[in-house]
Amino acid sequence: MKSHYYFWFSIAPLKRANLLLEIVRKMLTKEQRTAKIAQLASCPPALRKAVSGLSDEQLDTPYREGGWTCRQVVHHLADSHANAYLRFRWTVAEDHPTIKTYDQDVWAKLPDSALPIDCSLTLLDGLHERWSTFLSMLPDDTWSRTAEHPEHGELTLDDFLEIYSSHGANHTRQITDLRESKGW
Ligand code: NI
Repeated sequence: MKSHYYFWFSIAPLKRANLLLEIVRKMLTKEQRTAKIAQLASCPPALRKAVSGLSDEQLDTPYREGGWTCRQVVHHLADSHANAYLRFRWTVAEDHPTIKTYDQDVWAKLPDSALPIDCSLTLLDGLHERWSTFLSMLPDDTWSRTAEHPEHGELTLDDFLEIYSSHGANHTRQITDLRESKGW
């Protein structure tokens, strides 16, 4: 115990406060953040690969019974990540902003959901480049900044990163799983 005690007080006060905050709020470590930002950056190329060569008919096939079509999944990722990108920026720029939520199922059926997927793939390319570069430039103490989610309450930037780093991969898997099951 004694050695832990000395270790704790051998750390600079500011670092000690940050470590405590990481433990209390379940903050991510710098290494975890770097890995999750890289995961976020890998979303557009992985999605492109997943939809590569799909016909219009295949794109309009639901990934599961009653689920979104592959086309809707791609457009949903553009919608969701555009919102997410702005949520990060608001939270960095403003003090505890309230998040604007949206009904993703309504958005997925708006008239532009029938558009070819290229416009959303291109949007995601630029968006993710800007987004992941922005995140990799943020100072460590920024990640504990918070926003108010009307349904989930207070969320930190780390919480957002946790949510969105796997979001793209989860939807991409819906498409690759469908292709596998259909033998496409
Ligand atoms: Ni989603």
